[in-house]
Amino acid sequence: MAFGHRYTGLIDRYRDRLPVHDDTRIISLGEGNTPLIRLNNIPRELDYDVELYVKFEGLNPTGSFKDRGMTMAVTKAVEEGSKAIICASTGNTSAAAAAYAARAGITAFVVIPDGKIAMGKLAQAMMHGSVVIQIEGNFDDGMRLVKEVANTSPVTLVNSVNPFRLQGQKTAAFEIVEELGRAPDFHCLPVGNAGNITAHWIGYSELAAHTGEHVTEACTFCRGHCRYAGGGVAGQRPRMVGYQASGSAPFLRGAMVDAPETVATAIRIGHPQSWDVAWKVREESGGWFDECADEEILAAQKLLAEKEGVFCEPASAASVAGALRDIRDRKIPEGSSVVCTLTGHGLKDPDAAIAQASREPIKVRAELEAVTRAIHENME
Ligand code: AN7
Repeated sequence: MAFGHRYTGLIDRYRDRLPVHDDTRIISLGEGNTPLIRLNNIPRELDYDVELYVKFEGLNPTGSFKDRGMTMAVTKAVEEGSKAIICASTGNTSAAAAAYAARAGITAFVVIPDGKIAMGKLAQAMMHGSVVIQIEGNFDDGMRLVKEVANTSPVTLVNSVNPFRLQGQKTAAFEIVEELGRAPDFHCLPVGNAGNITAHWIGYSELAAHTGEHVTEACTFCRGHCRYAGGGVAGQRPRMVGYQASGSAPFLRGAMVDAPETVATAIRIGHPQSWDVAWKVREESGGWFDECADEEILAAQKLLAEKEGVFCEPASAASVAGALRDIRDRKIPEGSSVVCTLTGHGLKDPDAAIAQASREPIKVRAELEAVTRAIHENME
């Protein structure tokens, strides 16, 4: 890379494929450009060959993929003259909304379920100076309320029903194809509202439509300007696979779930906002939905942390829990390339991590002999 090049976030990077004008004031914290990490140790223990990657979205500025959508949503809200944004959230959307509102100098109102939000996320919303409204209800109740409020008060709704959110989030698919040189065979994600799986499908589909001979002057998407003009990237798209927590799995039940429960509070969502379109993604991509028990999700979270050095939050681990099961069951065939999105950082939810840690800290006196003994007793 040339000296003096500063990464300034995904809107600048993908400006030619996002709905912004040349003179739009960009509200960015340098989001995107997250690492695609090839797993080594976990696949070695499987008895057949897969290329398994995790896209670590927990390394975004506020620790989750929500920053990709929020840079777009807040940029557009400011462009339209809005002075306040509002969202309902299981935690990560509120953390991102709070941070980007702070950056823009506007107010964020965040509506969260009382008690059922991970500590790190609450800390973020409070620290960034947003107005935190805790409701005696779950995310779905909050969603219903903020939609009504946004209709009657001068606040911009920045949940994923705001179309700019998915536009920002689609850029994760661009990054993956750029790095791999092609789309993966399978892309696995945790599913709550199903906004992210939909956004990825939009991204992959836009790229696939922009390969080889397809690009013409008539193309309304890039007008022939994008870096994919002329081809070079295979026009293929992955099968999209969405995993839900068993206690909040409306896509598995085929109907809304009224009292969702799961340890993965980020996806404790019973009434997904992108319901119809997510079914279309499954159908068009030839993918599927499946569910993971809380124990499976936590086991995958720990496996990633202990075997690969990657610490994601519980909800994120649903993608790996499900993918590993589908690999073992041969639903994902040998030789496939598989990308799992790790949507949020493990530090978001320290309580969940400590509750399932393999070993307690060893308490000893502050003396050489005691520390030496602790080391010798625990040498592997
Ligand atoms: C870590 O923050 O809905 O299927 O309000 O935080 O696009 O909803 C979070 C969702 C997966 C599900 N992983 O994504 C919110 C919120 C993590 C998340 C999801 C969320 P979607």
